[in-house]
Amino acid sequence: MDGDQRRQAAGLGRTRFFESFVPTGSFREDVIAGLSLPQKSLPPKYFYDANGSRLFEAICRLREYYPTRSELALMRAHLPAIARFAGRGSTLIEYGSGESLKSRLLIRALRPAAYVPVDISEEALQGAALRLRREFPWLEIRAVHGDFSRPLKVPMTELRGRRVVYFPGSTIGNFTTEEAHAFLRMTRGQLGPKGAMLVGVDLKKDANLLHAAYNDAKGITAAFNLNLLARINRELRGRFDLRRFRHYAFYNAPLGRIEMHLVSLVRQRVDIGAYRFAFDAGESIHTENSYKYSIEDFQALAGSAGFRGAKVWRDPKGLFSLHGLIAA
Ligand code: AVJ
Repeated sequence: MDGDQRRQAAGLGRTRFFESFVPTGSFREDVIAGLSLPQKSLPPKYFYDANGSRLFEAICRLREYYPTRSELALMRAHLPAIARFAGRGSTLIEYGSGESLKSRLLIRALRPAAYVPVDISEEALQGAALRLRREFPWLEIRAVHGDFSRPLKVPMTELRGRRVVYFPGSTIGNFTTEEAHAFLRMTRGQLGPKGAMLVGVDLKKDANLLHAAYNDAKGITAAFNLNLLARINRELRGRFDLRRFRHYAFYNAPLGRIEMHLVSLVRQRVDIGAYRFAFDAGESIHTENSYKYSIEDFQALAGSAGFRGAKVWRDPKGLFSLHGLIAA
C-alpha cells in the first residue's frame, strides 16, 4: 500500500482494498493473440472496464434480460433456506461482485464476519464497497481488485471462520465445461474443510426467450459488445470503426450456449498499434459464450470437480437456479 492508499483506507473504516495480480500487459497480449486466430475471439472478461461495467448494470435492468430479476426473485423467495445452508458469521467471498446487487440480500441474512468482493473492474468495486459501507457499517469489507479466472492472491490466511464462496449471475456460464471444472476445483481447494459454495446458474429454456435476452430492443447489449472495440481503441491505440461492426448473438443449441459475436460489415483492415488485422465481409470476432445448464448437467459437473450438490433452488418461473455445494 502506498501513502495515498493508506490515507484512503484510513477514511474507509472497516473497508480495505487489495490489488490482486492483474498483469497490465495482458489485455494487449490477449487481444493480439485472439485476433490472430482463424476464428477471431476475445475473452469476455475485458468487457468490464468502467464503461462496460456501467453498460452491464443497464443490461441487468432490461425487460428482456431475465437472469438478474430471476436470481433476485429466487434469493427473496428462498433466503431463509439459503442462509441456513451458508451459515451465519462466515467469511463471504464473492467472485465478479460488480455492483453487489444480490449480495446485499445475502449480507443482511448471513451477517458474515467479513465480505470479500472480487472484481476485475476497479471502478465497480470501489463504488460497491462505498455503498455497502454506508448500508452495513458493522461489516468488514476486503475488496480485491483482480481476475478470478486465474489463481488469486486473496489474503486468505487472515480470513476468519468458515469460508463461503458466492458466484452468482451465471458468470460460470462464460467458462467452457473444462474451464468451469478447473475453476470449481481451484475454488474447492481455497474453501477449506467446512467451506461451501453458492453458484448461480442460468437454465436451458426456450431459445426465443434466450435470444431476446441477448438482443434487447434498446440496443444496450449491442453497445456492451461494441464497447470492447472502443476499449481497444482507447487503451491500445486501436483504429476500429464501430459503424463497420455489428452485434450478433444467437443460441447455439447443440452446444447449449449463447454466442456473442462482432461481425465485420465490410472487407477491411484494422490497425491496433503496430499490428494490422484483416477482416472479410461477414467475418466475426467471437466475444462471449454464455452456457446454459440443466440442473442435472450442473450437478454432474460440480460432482466431477469434487463437490456434492447439497441443495438447489429455482425462481418461481423456473428460469434460473442457485446451487448450494459442499466438498464431497
Ligand atoms: C455476466 C456472463 C452472466 O452471460 O448473461 C449479458 C454477460 N452478456 N448480456 C451473461 C452478458 C450479454 C452475462 N454474464
